[in-house]
Amino acid sequence: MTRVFSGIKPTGHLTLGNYLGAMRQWVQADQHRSDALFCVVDLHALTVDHDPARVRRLSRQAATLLLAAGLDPELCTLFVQSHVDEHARLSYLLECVATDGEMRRMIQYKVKAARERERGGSVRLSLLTYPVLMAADILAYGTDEVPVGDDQAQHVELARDLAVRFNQRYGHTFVVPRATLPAVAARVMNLQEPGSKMGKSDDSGPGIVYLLDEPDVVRKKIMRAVTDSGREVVYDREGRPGVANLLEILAACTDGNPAELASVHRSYGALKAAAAEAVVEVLRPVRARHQELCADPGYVEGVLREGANKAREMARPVVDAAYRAIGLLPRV
Ligand code: AQP
Repeated sequence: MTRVFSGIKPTGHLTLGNYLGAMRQWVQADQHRSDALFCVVDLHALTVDHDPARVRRLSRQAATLLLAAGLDPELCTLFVQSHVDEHARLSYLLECVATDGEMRRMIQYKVKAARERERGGSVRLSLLTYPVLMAADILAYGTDEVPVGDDQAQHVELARDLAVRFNQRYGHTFVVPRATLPAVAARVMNLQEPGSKMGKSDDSGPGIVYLLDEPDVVRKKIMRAVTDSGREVVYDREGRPGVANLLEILAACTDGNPAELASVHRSYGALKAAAAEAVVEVLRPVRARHQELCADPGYVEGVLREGANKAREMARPVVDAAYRAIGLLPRV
């Protein structure tokens, strides 16, 4: 059976981008058709300036939202990255096959390092090495497929490269994974800055739809989305990024096609109203289920405990094999 692994970082409140770009595929497809693991990758949240209490709170919230969105612990394994030591153990070995040049070429590193410097902070070494830890997350489970949004495709490519290089140098140890991207909304853009990705740790609140936003807040944000001075609704990602973003959001929420939807909604106002209602409807059950789950924190904790136990059992033999292959003495 195909092994699927993917994760989500507790660096902010989860967004519509996270949902349409990744979570929806996990819930609707991956957990049904594969042996799937999903992870709150909390170690990755420590790569930028962070508040410990907030990371803890957001980790719990992310796990709760994943369940609220429809991940079913009977069908998949849900756990928290720091509860399974194998990720950090493997990451060090992969640092011994990765190069600093490779790390410095990562787009997300360049963007986030620049942002940290702009804010007057220093750049943590872990921000540079974060894609190696992500490669360890993936490779520790013999993963075949990694369902991600477009912004993570480069990191999955690195995981592939490291797997191939390790296997060539030290003998076959890792399955070589590949990224799988959604057909539409692989990169949901910020509603106020359609040239930038909708990111959960961005400062631009009005341009970001959060999964827990009230329906009226969602409507307001989408109705105020930046479009352009034209009037005609056309699907053109390059020329009309704001309109294209709304068409993709609407298409993803209604299982439609952005180009076809462009001929249905004749004005920007009509398109925005349709997109707003579609998003409200998609998020309604998620918010309701989230509220129910918040009333039962013991259930969520139990799922995460069970998930970590299962994940540990799966990762340990792979990581032990890597330790032997690279030349370390087996534990006695
Ligand atoms: N805007 C987006 N459109 C489509 N997919 C997206 N994803 C994130 N933003 C969008 C996908 O969501 C999954 C989890 O993302 P992550 O937690 O690994 O964080 P990220 O990719 O670094 O993006 P974020 O959410 O914007 O976080 P910050 O602001 O901390 O960088 C991934 O599959 C991602 O592709």
